[in-house]
Amino acid sequence: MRRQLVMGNWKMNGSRAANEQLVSTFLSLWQSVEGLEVAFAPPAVYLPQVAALLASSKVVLAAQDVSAHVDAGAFTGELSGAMLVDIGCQYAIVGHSERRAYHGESDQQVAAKALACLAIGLTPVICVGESLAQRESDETLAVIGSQLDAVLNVLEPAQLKNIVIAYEPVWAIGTGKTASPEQAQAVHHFIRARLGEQGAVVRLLYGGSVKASNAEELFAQADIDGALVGGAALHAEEFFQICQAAF
Ligand code: G2H
Repeated sequence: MRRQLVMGNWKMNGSRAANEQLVSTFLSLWQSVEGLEVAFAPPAVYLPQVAALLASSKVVLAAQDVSAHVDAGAFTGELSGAMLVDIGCQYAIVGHSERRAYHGESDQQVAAKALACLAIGLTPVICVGESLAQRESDETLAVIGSQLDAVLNVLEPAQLKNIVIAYEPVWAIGTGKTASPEQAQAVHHFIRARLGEQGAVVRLLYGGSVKASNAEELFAQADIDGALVGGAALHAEEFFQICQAAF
């Protein structure tokens, strides 16, 4: 049985005051439930603050990125997985399409980051997704397949149970357009099959304009095990409603 996961990716948003308001409002609404894990991924500079705000709750902490370098050293601006674990993170998002697009991250770098997470006990949330042009030219499954294969080629089969995959069609990110439940399910089904025997235990999140109004129909799909939520995660009440739709 796969436990659902709803993760709020705050991206480059927040301030000490706004974070406190968001977390305290959410926690005043949220009662943790067995079948659902909730996570917040604030900007790295706010991870210690949010860790403290979450200390008495069961909501867990995630980083938005991680270095591919495992050992400490001369890597200016990088944050190692060990540092993220040290301040309380359980997850790190890797290969988000914004990192791929604006920071030139390749499939190989994404795979290296996933490996770095696993080396230190962080769970990587590995993002894959196709552009609009790729979808329109019927390349969706080929693109997702090669993004996935880059990761699967470097992991041991036994490590797959320790990863999460997020399918985020680039054309649906922050655009208000969401993949229909059927479109999302078709890609999730493809991903699960590609994972082979371990596919049954790997959690597959959907991301891309998830809102309170569409969460329930997405979560109703057989192969969707939760969501990576951006814009709607910045609003405590709406994020709460999305979490409620997940169980
Ligand atoms: C996709 C998602 C969160 P949004 O990037 O990762 O953002 O919900 O704003 O589309």
